[in-house]
Amino acid sequence: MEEINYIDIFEIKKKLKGSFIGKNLYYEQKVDSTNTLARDLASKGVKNGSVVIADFQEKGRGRNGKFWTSPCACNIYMSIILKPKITPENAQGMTILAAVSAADAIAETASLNPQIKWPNDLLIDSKKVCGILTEMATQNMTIEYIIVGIGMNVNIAESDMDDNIKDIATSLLIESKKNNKSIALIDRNALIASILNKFDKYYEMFLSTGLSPILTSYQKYFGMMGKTVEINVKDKKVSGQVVGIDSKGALLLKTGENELEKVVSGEIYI
Ligand code: BT5
Repeated sequence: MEEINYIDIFEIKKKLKGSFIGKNLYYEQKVDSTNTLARDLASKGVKNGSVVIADFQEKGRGRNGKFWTSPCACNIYMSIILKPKITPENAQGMTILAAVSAADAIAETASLNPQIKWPNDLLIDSKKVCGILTEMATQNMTIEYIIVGIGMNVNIAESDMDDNIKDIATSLLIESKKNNKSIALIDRNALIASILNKFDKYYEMFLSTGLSPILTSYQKYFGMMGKTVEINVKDKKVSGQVVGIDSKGALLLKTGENELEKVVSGEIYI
């Protein structure tokens, strides 16, 4: 029987360089959802910057009640707990930070080139390798906490992918094999530490200067510029040409000769 290689939080801790993200690490072998556990911990008052990591999720979640398949101790399921003094309308920025951090970490650790599909997906070769779920709790228009959940397919083999995502999903291992770069498993501890180190750096930047400097890094991975897209925003469809991301993380679409539409969240079809 193949040996299971669980996440080792001591290995992660050794590699952390940031000032506070991940100083408190919570590890569980199996959880319903790291976002749900993080929410429970945040409401009980755990520290800003604490991180929850698991090897399996039984009820991994995407947006709007969608699922996130979370098998095998071979991927990343983690949630960062944040308590920033920002207004709820700026919280979308956390998804941008997480996307750039995850993309940087993939480039650094696996030498692959992911593309960000706004707002919360990372794709390689047009297939989804990572999804981000940002949730927040507010009271009187003030943020109590934000949970940034990151799910990444790392070492899962094609044959182990669930049938219902096989056509749309990939993993770092699958892509590395395609490129003949490496057939060795990717070190999840190093990858997690790398994501958290990047996030720590971008988060500090965000708090001191806002989203603008991070958008410069975002552009490197942003695969949608100039493309014509159709977006489902609640019960309405908006279509137009992607012309950028604004300072709060909203997508800017040119919908007519002199018309610009700002989309805060939605489901995109390219
Ligand atoms: C997301 O939602 O992409 C956010 C996923 C966030 C998962 C993390 S894991 C740690 C933390 N704890 C949680 O419970 N969640 C977060 P969305 O954009 O709504 O995409 C969901 C869709 O992605 C599904 O409807 C499937 O089509 C597809 N999908 C499900 N599992 C996938 C996987 N493992 N890899 C790629 N695509 C997947």
